[in-house]
Amino acid sequence: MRHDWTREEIMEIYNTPLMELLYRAATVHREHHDPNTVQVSTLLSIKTGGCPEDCGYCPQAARYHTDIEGNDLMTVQHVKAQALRAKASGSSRVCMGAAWRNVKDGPEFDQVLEMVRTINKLDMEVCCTLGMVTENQAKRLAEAGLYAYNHNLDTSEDYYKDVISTRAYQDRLDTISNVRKTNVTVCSGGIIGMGENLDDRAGMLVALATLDPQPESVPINALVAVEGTPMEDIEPISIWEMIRMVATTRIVMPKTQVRLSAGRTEMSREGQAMCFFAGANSIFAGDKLLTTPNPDVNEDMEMFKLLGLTPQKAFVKKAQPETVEAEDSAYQDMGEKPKWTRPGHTIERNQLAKMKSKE
Ligand code: SAM
Ligand code: DTB
Ligand code: SF4
Repeated sequence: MRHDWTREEIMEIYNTPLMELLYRAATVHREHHDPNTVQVSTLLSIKTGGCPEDCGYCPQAARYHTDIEGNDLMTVQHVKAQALRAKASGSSRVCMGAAWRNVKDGPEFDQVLEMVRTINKLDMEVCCTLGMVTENQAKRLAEAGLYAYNHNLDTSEDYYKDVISTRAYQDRLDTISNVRKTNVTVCSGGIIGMGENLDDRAGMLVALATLDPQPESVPINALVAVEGTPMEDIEPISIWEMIRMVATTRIVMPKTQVRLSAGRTEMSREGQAMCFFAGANSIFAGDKLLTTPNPDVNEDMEMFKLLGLTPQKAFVKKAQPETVEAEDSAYQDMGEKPKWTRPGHTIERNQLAKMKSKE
């Protein structure tokens, strides 16, 4: 396993003639995975909208005028019902997303821990994406039975400064490192089509591939340009860019689950099939991502049938974590007030979108 990939090498792979690139990626894929199995994950937005961050792509940032319906934290019962429904439709993993900058100790985090315990007991892989976490918080999530933590680097360190001003790249890396201190697996990837150049895509892949160990899963999202966000007018990327990005990710991170994430509603079945051939082996299923549309699960299952793909069972790559009940926890609420960075530089398009919302 190589951990010393350079931008130049990655850009060269990305630009390889397509047939050569596909052949190489598919070969690496077969050496490490069953090419006919795809993991099916279900996203659940447990706390929607009202986020204090200024992520330029995100419809859930409170400062932009988007048309989403915000919600308070879901109840554990609601989450359990949704997880059971997802399991019945072939999903082996539930990823719970919260529109938070970072986790804060207190009753809401305790409620999320109870959600983790509940889903783990359903024999499904539980994943959370809750923003930045401290080491103690990561340990409490691990004890509850969390299988994976999603925290995307999203783009290169350089381009990150043009996308978000309310936190720094290093906060993301520190959170990943906090998760790594536990036995929770790391899920980290990014978005393409935000106006970044190839150098930035390669920069993100270098940042991910040089982590040791590499993330167990890497979601590749195509930007969903949502009205009211600073990126509302960005033209969609072509399917060829997605295929090249997936193939390159597969080559530099041979063992990871590469997830074909946001943007599938704009992709044909043929396009998605090429992504699976290029090494994508995971999708989000269900007609909604967090706030934006996703293909219907029945349509996805039809596509699976057509392509001869089968959904991956839970805990194929790693044993199921044990759940420790709240009263037996070795790690208590520390009431931490972590000092995550707030760079606060000006990003013009973010400012413009914020002003528009005032109008
Ligand atoms: N608030 C937490 C955080 O930012 O880490 C967790 C939820 S956040 C919505 C999770 C990820 O969703 C982001 O890192 C980003 O990669 C992805 N995402 C958000 N909006 C998106 C969009 N419009 N298009 C594609 N991906 C998006
Ligand atoms: C990831 O990389 N993509 C998912 C999940 N991790 C949390 C989120 C996609 C969100 C797309 C925009 C929305 O639906 O709000
Ligand atoms: Fe908030 Fe996460 Fe959206 Fe950024 S990506 S605005 S942190 S929900």
